[in-house]
Amino acid sequence: MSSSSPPKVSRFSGVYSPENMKEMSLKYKEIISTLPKLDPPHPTYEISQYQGFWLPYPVIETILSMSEYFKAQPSDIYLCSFPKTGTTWLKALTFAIMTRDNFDDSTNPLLTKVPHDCVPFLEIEYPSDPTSLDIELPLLATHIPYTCLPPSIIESNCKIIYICREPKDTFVSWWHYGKKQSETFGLECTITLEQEFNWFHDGKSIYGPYWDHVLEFLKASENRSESVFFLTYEDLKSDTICYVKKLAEFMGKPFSEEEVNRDVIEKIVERCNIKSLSNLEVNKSGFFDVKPWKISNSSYFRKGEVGDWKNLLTKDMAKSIDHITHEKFHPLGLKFPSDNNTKD
Ligand code: PAP
Repeated sequence: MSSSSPPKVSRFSGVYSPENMKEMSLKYKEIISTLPKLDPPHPTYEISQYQGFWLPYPVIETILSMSEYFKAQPSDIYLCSFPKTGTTWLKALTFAIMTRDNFDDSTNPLLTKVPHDCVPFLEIEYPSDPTSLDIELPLLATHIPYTCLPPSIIESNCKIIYICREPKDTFVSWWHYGKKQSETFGLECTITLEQEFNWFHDGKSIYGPYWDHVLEFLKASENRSESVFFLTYEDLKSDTICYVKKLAEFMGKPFSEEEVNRDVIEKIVERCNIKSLSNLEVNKSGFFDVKPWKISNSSYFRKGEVGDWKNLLTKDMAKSIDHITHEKFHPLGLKFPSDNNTKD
C-alpha cells in the first residue's frame, strides 16, 4: 500500500470464507429454530420473534453473527428506519451531503445507481459477504431495531439517523410495494388488504411492531441526543432545505456560507426529490439485486406523499391505527399532521 492510499476500513473481525459462513449459519439456525414463529404463517415471508420484534430468519441470523463479529468504525453514520418510512430518500440525501465535494453534476453516482446501491444495507450485504461492508464512505443503513443493533455501533458511539413516518402511510406504502413486487415477478398476490393490515396492526409485520421500532429510537435520541438524530418523513417533506441543513450539521459536514451562496443545498434537494430520482433510467428499469433479494428499483419510488392512506384504508382501519399511535406516541410528544383526521 502506498503512503497516500486510504487506510483499509475493516468492519468484520471474523475470518471470512464461504465455509466459515456456512458453519456459523448452522449454529444460528439452531437458535432460530427455538424462537416463536408467526402462527398462522405469512404466505410470502418467514418471520420469527426475536427480542420482541418479528424478523425474517436471515435477518436474525445476521443480527446474531454481527453481535459477534461486526466492528463498527467510530466515524460511521447509520441510517436506521422501519421499512417504507423514507429510507431511499434519506440515503440519497445523506449520500449527496457526504460526497458533495467528490462529484460534479455529471459524475454523481446517484445518476446511475439506485440509492440502495450507494448506501449499503447491513442485513442485505453482510450475509453474502461481510467484508463487502469494508467500504470507505462511512455511511450504512439498516432496518434492524435499536435493541438488536450490533453492540459495537452503540459502544463506538456511532452517529445514528432515524427516519420515522406516520404509520398509516407507512402501512399503505408497504402494501403497494408488496403488490408491485408480485406484479414485477408475475406472482399472484394472495394476501388481502385486511390480512396484511391485521398483521401490521397487531405488530406482526416484518420488523414490527412498528410502534416499538420507532419508540426505541425516539428514546435513544432523547437519552443520547449527540449521537442519535430523529426526524420524520413529514417534517422532511414540509421543509426539506431546513432538514438537509440539520442533517449536514449532525453529520459533521455543515454547509459553508460560500456553499449556501452557490445554492448547493437547493441542488442536493432537487437531485434527491422523488421526481428527479424516479425519472432516471436506472430507477425506472434497474434491479437492486443482492441474493436472495431481487427488487425492482422502480418499486422504491411511488407517490411519496403525505396522507395517501386516505385512498386505501377504511375509516375503521384508520381509527384503530390512530388509537395505538395516540397511546404509544403522544405521551412522548410524537405527533403527525394527520393525527386528528379520524376523530369523530
Ligand atoms: P424501503 O424501506 O424499502 O427502503 P423506503 O424508501 O423507506 O422503502 O420507502 C418507500 C417510500 O418512500 C415510498 O412511499 P409511497 O409508497 O408512499 O409513495 C416512496 O415513494 C417514498 N420515496 C422514495 N423516494 C423518495 C423521495 N426521494 N422523496 C420522497 N419520498 C420518496
